Amino acid sequence: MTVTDTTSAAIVGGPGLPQERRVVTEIPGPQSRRLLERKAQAVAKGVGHSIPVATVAAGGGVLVDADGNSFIDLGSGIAVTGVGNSAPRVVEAVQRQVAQFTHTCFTISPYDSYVEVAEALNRLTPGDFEKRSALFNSGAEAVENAIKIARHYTKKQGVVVFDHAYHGRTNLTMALTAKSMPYKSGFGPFAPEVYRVPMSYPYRDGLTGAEAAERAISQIEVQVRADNLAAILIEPIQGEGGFVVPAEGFLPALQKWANDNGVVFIADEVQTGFARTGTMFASEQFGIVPDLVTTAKGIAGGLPLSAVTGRAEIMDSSHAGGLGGTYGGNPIACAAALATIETYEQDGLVERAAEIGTLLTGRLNAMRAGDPRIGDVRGRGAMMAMELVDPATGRPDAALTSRVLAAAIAQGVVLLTCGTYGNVIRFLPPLAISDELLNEGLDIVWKALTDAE
Ligand code: PLZ
Repeated sequence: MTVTDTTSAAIVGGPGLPQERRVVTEIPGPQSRRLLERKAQAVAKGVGHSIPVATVAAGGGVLVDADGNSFIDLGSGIAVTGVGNSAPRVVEAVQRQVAQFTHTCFTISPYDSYVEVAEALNRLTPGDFEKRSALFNSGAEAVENAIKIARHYTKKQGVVVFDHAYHGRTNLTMALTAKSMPYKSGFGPFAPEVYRVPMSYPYRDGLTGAEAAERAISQIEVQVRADNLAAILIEPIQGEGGFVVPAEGFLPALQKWANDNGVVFIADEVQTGFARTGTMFASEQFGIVPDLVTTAKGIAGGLPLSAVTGRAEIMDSSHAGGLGGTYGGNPIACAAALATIETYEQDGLVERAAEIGTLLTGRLNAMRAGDPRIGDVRGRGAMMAMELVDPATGRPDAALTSRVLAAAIAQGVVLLTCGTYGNVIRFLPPLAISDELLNEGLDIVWKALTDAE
C-alpha cells in the first residue's frame, strides 16, 4: 500500500487498522522523505521531529505512514492517545459536535459540555472536598493558570519546583522547567520568583523519601520561606525529566509541609493523568491529595484541552473574568473529552494500564537482569522506563540511548526517550494496544539494545 494523497478522506484510522508491524520500505521511505524536505522549507527549524515519517493513519497500537509502513506505537504522541488514536467514541462525539457548533468562546456564551467536563474532573480527581475546574488548551497553559490561581489565593508570589522538572515552554513554564537544552537555551529572560530544590531520585541519590523531603524542605526554608511562597509544584512521576519516581514518603512529606504552612500544593498530572499509571491519577498511588491538579494530554483523545481542578475556595478566589482565553474548553475538545472519559471508565482502561504495567515491569526487569547497561527500571502502569548507563561508572549513556532509538524506529517501532541526561527510554503505549503488539515492540527494543555496542 502506498498512500500518495495523505489528505485523502478515504484513509480511515482507529482500532480497525490492521494491528501489525509492517516495514515495507527503508525508514524514512520516499513519501516520508518528500514531506520532510517540504517541512524543512516551510516549517521553522525549531519545531523538530523524532520519528522521521509522514503519518497518514493511526489507531489501536499502530501508526501508519505514507509509504505503507505500520509502526508499533509505544509513545501515544507523548501519553496523549491513551484511548487509542481516532477512538470510536471520540470520532463520533467530535463529528456530532462539529456539525452542531464549533465555537462560541465559553466566557461569551457558555454551553453544557464544558460544565460536564468540569463536573467529571471534580468527580475523578483526588480529594473528597468541594472542587471547581477551569479549562484551557495546553498543559503549559494549565500550569500557568494553576500558578496564577495559587498566587491570587495566597497573595504570595514564590513558586517551588524541582530538579528534572518539566512544566512547558511558555515564559513562566520555561522558568519552571529544569533543563536548558532544548527547552530554554537562548529563550530567556525567564519569569522571576521561581525556586528550584532537589528532587527525590532514588536510583541516583540513594536517599529515603523522608531524607529527600527534609533536604528539599530545608532548602525551601532557606531560599524562600513559607511566608513568601504561593505554591509547591511537582509531577508525581516526572515525565520529560526521566520518569523519576520519588522514594516512598517524599510526596506526602512535602504535601504536609505545604498544608501546614499555607502553601498551595499543586500536582502536575499532565503526563501521569487519566489512567496512564494504573490509577486514574498518579497522586492516588503516593497517598497525596493535592490542593490543585493540572491535567491535559490524556484528557481528550488527542484534541487540545487542559484543566486546573482543585479546592473550591482556592479556585473561586480570583475575581470573575480573571481566568479565561478564546479557545479554553472549546466545544469540540469538550465533546472529545467526555467521550474519552467514558471510554476510560466503560472499557476498564485503568485496569488495563495496570495490566500493561505488570507486563512491562516483567519484561524490562528481565532485560535488566541480562544487561548491566540497564541501570534502572522504574515507573507505574503504562508509564515505564529504563535508564541506560555505563555499567562501570553508572554514568548516563545518551549515545547508546540514541542508537537504540534509531534502530527501533528503523524496525518499525515508535519509541520515545527522555531524561535530563538523555539516557532514558520510556514506554507510553496506548492503553488500546494488544499484549501481542506490545511484546513484539519490546522484542525489537531488546534486539536494538543487544545489537548496539
Ligand atoms: N507538564 C508534566 O509532561 C508536556 C512536552 C513535549 P503542553 N510534556 C511533553 C515537548 O517537547 O514540548 C508537559 C508535561 C508536564 C506540562 C507539560 C506541557 O504540556 O501541552 O506541551 O503545553
